[in-house]
Amino acid sequence: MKKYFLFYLLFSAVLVAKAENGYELWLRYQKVNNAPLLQSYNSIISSINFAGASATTTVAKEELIKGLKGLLGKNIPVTNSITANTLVVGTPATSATIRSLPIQSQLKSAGDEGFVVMTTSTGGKKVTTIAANTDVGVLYGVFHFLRLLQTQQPISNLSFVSAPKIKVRMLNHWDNLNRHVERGYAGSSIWDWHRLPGYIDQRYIDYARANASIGINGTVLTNVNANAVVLTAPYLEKVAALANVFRPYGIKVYLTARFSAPIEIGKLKTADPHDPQVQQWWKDKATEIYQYIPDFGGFLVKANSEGQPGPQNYGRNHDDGANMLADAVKPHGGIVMWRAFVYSHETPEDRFKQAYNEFKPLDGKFRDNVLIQVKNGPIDFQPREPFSPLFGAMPKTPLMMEFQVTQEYLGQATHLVYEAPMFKEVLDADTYQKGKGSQVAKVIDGSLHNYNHTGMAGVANIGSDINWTGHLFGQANWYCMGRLAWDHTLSSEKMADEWLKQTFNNNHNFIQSAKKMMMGSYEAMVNYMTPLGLHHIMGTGHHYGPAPWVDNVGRDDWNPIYYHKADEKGIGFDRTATGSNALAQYAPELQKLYGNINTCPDEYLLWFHKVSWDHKMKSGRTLWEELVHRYYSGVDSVRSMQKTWAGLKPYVDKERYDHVNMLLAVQEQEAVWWRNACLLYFQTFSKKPIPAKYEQPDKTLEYYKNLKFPYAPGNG
Ligand code: GCV
Repeated sequence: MKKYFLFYLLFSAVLVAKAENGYELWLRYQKVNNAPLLQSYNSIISSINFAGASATTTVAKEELIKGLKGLLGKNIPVTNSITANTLVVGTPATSATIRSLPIQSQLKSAGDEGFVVMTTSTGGKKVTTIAANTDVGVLYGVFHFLRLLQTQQPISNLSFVSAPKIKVRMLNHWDNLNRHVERGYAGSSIWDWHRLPGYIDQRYIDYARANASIGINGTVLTNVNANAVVLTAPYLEKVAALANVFRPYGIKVYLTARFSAPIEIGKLKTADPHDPQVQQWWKDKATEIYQYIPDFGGFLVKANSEGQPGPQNYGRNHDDGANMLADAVKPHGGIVMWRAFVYSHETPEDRFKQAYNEFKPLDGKFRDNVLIQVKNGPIDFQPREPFSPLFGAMPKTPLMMEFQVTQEYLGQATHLVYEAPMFKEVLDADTYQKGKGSQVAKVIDGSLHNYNHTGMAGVANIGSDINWTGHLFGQANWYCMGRLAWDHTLSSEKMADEWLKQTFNNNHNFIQSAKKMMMGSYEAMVNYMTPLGLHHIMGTGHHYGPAPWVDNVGRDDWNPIYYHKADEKGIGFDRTATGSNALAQYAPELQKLYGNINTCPDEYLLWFHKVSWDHKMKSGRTLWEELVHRYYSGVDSVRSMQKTWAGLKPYVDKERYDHVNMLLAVQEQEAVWWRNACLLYFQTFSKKPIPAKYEQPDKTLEYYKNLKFPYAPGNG
């Protein structure tokens, strides 16, 4: 009996996938479960010849050894010699072999951070090389090579050169010093300020590994709603400890600069950027910071926005403030990222237009180490926004992209929403600034205007939850943001494919179905939240759930009714010449396309037009029918996602299966909530029925209006 029991235990252990909690992200390095491929890998990699001894080389080497051990299931010997099938790794500076290999022209195109992964030969021996011009390039090459194995690609005839298209590839953490994460839905901040600098959490190292694996090379540690205390000596010591951890991984640390810091921690009477004492204070502060962190990246600043202090408090402008800080960090090689997310309390102007109105006239007035960081859309990370018109308006000033990875308006960490299609939609949008083919991607990668600096930032969705991002699939958004900053031409499908294979497994059926589910998830969310160009109709403050009825918030443009403008006649914001004329901020080609109600894409319709309920849509339905149709199809899509995931149970360990399964059930309930609440509310204006063929709302509008969430997470 005992014998059978032991046998049973052994047998079940083989059948059941190892339970996982998601902590290892996409760096799991599981043994390749395809025997012929494993055999081929083993024959191609018989030893490692790894040149170099820097801190970066050391972590790259450790990662390669660890990765290969996991993937191939055995230790690969590290040797000084080169035999057939050696993996030769290094730079021309560290390795005579790399200098002698026929890869020199490829190395040239790899630039400072790129890498070459090639099958080649030396002294008649076939070898594979991971080569770069710098140690950090080697590190990126190592991660690329490991990804090939993790995703089970052939490696017998490699010829791959890669260089990042964007220079500053960074995460922005909206993390407060008390560890509350503004718009964070994955627990508290991973920065344990209290125990720093003495205690180095293993998470910091794993965070750096994960970022380096996708090419991220910068991190802003603190919230843009800034606290000057981080610029004081005790905190700079803590920041330096983090910078020391990140440095080998090619990651620079940046901080948010509170504009009033000279008053708050410097005891000055003013923070006026024209005041010589203030200017000197920032210069001294920069010098002090660089003493702690010699490779400090620079400052990110939110000024004169949502109550944050800024140069306008002193009658100055954004360029005065940005240039003062730029002058302070310039001697040390730092940059300033000045945010364009501004909208004024006093101006009754359409909020859509305000960033453009404030920044366009300043084009060309910034120092050469300033980038203007622009959110993808003109309002605020809504489920779907047209691209910010600023991207087509500042040829003389480097503009960098700010995406929001954390799902503030996208179901927070309970909804499975793969964001790559949304990011791509913006990057691929044509500004027409220099005629057709002037895509946003070409603006931010500098190729359209020859910017000297380029950047892309993602507001992080990372917290202290065991799986980092709250929802396991939130990891895919972190992943694709980094991959896109490296190469914005990657397709959403390709990144989903890579992420799924590394995070779960390479099973064909699993990958096909899971990828399809991910690819449809963005449109599904838009449909059940804000179809047809609706925007900013979420709950006040916490931004959780629908609340299109809200009309009592202090300022007009914080009220949903300001944005949807629903009444008996119709719904939508007229931004054509008969309305706010925000459309005039776009190129004539787009004005024409979006300005005509019949050619404006359905996706943006209510962004630009007030449309009557009976308007005939491209589908042949009336606007009201189309709205109903979209809301219902959004919910239907979530139900399909649930079915898909249920079918994937045999391919996923129980822990992660259950995690996603439960969250999909929550998502379904919340999608129904969005649909019912919005349609019941808009129905009070349209006075039209939800056709009987649809399941009818089972709660009243009053019920939805009365829901309160005083403790919803992430509130500012
Ligand atoms: C950090 C939105 C968010 C705020 C955020 C702000 C910003 O308004 O709700 O929490 O503040 O954007 O990007 O500065």
